[in-house]
Amino acid sequence: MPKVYPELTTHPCIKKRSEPIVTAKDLPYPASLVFNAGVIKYNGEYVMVFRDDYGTDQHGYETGTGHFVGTCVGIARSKNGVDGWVFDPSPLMDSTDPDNDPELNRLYDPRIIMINNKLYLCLAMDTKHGICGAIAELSDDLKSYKIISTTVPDNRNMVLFPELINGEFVRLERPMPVYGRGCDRFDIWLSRSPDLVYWGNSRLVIGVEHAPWANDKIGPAAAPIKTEKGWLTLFHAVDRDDTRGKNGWDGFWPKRYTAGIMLLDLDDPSKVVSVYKKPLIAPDTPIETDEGYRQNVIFPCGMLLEDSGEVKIYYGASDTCVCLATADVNDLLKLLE
Ligand code: BMA
Repeated sequence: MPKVYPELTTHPCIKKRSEPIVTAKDLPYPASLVFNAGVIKYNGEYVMVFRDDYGTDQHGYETGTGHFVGTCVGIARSKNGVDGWVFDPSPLMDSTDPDNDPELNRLYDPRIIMINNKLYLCLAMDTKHGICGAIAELSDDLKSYKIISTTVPDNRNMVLFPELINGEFVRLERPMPVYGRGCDRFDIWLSRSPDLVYWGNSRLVIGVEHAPWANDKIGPAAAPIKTEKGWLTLFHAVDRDDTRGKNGWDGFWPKRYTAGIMLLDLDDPSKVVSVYKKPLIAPDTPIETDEGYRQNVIFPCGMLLEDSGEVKIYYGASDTCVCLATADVNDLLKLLE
């Protein structure tokens, strides 16, 4: 694969595992692309919630005629958060389920968050009338869900903070103001809620211009982690160049997705304490740059802090598989001094 310019690299404090931790062939039900996974520690194990686009194959995309039959959200569990993933026998959600609300096209890009011992999912929700963000309550046995709140379109990439802040639930989100910003120039916002259903008091947190390597859009990635210095917050950042043309199985893919890191104020997370001015993670391994469906994409939806200080970052690579990167929390905080 020719190099993509400007060249962007992963910071050396990040260690990527050389192989994906979950791929489509691991699943016990139809799967073409398994990616964009959130992970949480729950009842002594790691629970992964992932996106699976199914119903076509690489050849369909090589001819440019392929399309997926459906998108589902599935669940897997592991003892160590790295390997030995055990998959539920069927997905939690499926876009082709006849019982779905007829307005719903699909739910995807799940983030899983626990607040006061209750599990929630934040999802992107495509409807017949636009793209929304949805919050779902997940049952304790992870077998069922109920959508409790939906944004107006277009909005996506919501993540909840894992605790109430000054008595309120807080979320990051990424509206897509195509008229207001003139083109894809999308930013990260924050809203607050008394009950997870009604959201408001919205504030801009950070504009795309504050991620100097991105020229397109930024968006929340994983639920922030609380540290003494502030909320450690990962985000995705997109740079686009239409001369990049075709790569991967998809017909035309001019964007590159990277991840950035910032610290938000503990008491008022709409205030940015600091942003690292270069990417934290960039697509730079063969599965990320050469081998997948949409090349040059890394898309994190999960971040965990272990007692040892290790931070685990779960990300989709090339919209094709789930990968894991790790770093020491103190190295990440040093970037933000
Ligand atoms: C975004 C979302 C993600 C996807 C990314 C790269 O807009 O659709 O699910 O990983 O694009 O294709």
